[in-house]
Amino acid sequence: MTKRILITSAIPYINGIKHLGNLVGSQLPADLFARYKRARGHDVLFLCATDEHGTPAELAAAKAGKPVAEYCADMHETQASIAEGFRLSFDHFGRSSSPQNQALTQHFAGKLADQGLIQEVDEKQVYSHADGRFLPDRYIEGTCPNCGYDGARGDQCENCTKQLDPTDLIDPRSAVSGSTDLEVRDTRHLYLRQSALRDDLNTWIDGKVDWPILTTSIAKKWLNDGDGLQDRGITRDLDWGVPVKKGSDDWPGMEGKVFYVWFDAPIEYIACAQEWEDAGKGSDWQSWWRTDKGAEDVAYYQFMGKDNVPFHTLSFPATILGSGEPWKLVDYIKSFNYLNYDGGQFSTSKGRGVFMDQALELLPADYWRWWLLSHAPETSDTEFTWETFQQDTNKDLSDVLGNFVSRVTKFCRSKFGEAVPEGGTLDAKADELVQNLQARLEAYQTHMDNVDVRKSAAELRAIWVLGNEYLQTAEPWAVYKSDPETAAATIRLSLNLIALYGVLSAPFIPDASAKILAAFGLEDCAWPGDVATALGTLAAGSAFTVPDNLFSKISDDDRDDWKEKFAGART
Ligand code: B3M
Ligand code: ZN
Repeated sequence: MTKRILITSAIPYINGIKHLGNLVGSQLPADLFARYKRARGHDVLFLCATDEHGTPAELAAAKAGKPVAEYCADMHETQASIAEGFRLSFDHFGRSSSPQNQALTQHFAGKLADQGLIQEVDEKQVYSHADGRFLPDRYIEGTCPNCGYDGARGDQCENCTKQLDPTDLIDPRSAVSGSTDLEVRDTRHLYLRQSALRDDLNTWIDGKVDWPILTTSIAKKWLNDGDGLQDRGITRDLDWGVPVKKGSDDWPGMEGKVFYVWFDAPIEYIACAQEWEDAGKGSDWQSWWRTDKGAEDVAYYQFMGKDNVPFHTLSFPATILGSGEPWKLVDYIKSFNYLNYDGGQFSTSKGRGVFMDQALELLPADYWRWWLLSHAPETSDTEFTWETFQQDTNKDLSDVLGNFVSRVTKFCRSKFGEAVPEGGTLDAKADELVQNLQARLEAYQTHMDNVDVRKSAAELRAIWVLGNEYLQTAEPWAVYKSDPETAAATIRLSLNLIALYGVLSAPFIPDASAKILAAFGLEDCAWPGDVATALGTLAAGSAFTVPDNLFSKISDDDRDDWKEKFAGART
């Protein structure tokens, strides 16, 4: 039986449009994998959502001058339409503020309490006189006690990924007013006793020998670093969020408080499946998530940037393990380093770099998808520059793939008409091509199965290059003059190769692939079993149309304009 595959991407915060660095670190590679696994015949459930609670949402709504619920509803629509623009093929794009997630979050809290894993703690929180409120998480900024970075937030240091408490910060200031007139006051909160689960988590992570080193090294660091697995406060003095309840019961002493955004956000991965079913898009959502309801045959993959790894390797598994219920744990966590922008960092707060909506205004999704995925920051940080973006997309998409498609189809149209030509036999060069393609196809599949994004892109590029090399040596335009039959055989093979490219390239560049396949009437073309058979898909006589220019080149003028346009901060 073909395994079912559950895929989640880190759910983007609602507080703004994500930049290309965020995209390549979570949603885009998740989409690549989802498209590939669907093409290989797996039953895939690919979920993502907006992460709508907590201080980021409240702060952004205040800045936009809107009530927070309205702000979230609007931004959800915006993010959904941009995701569609990038062809992110979510089966459902949910909302962490959904009633399903509210109920499920309260359910988990209740179960954790039943298991003795919740502690009520009278603790000190920072109160701001100027703002008249407590300052949890991002409401407070200061210097990181771990690495000295001076822009650390009360929940986490962006620089060294350490999870923080507001009272840890050195020289703290209010993120709302900038005020340093702060006082530490008592307030009661719920703590998840993560430390009680340290051994379970260690054993679980030790079993994950196939995980990327980036993922396990971060997990191990925070697990065993002395204070690594501290008990975490899971409630906040905020208005916007999931109200604190024990299942459906009130929680005495917790009135007016909400759960911490990082407690309810990963639970949305689960609730999103329920939203998917409730939206009429599927059925039996629990069979994806409960091992007592069929999920033992599901392989679950998560995708995220490295800063999100501690929450997914420690906090969320602690919630699941601690609940004592048979919820599915993740099987594979793919994490990414950072993509830098032109000599510095992409930064949402500083408006630095290219944001998803802006990218789509410049070029169709395929250009971005191809470049970002083929430069995914897997083993180290990588850098976006306009020069390499221009150079690589022009070469790979126009000179290699686009050129092959256009040369072959146009030559065929002019010499044989718009149908696959018949006659002739293939020579040794064709056999060699088929052998090389078969080896490359197998390598491509292996890399894709292993979620090795850059290696997969390199293999696909090599598959495109093989076509050009074949054409270069077979020279149908020269051979045609003396031996039109042999030229016909070469073109027949090349047309079939284009169709094969349409199928193999679809996970990376879905729009161009769809155009290619439509030109041959092969919209539903299946993933190839073996190359030799696949190259016989289009029989002699099948009609095709010459696809429009698949990719146009990025000119030096465009490159320079864009470089200048994006040199400053987004306003
Ligand atoms: N919302 C990260 C972000 O948007 C965060 C991920 C949550 S995954 C459960 O940058
Ligand atoms: Zn730090």
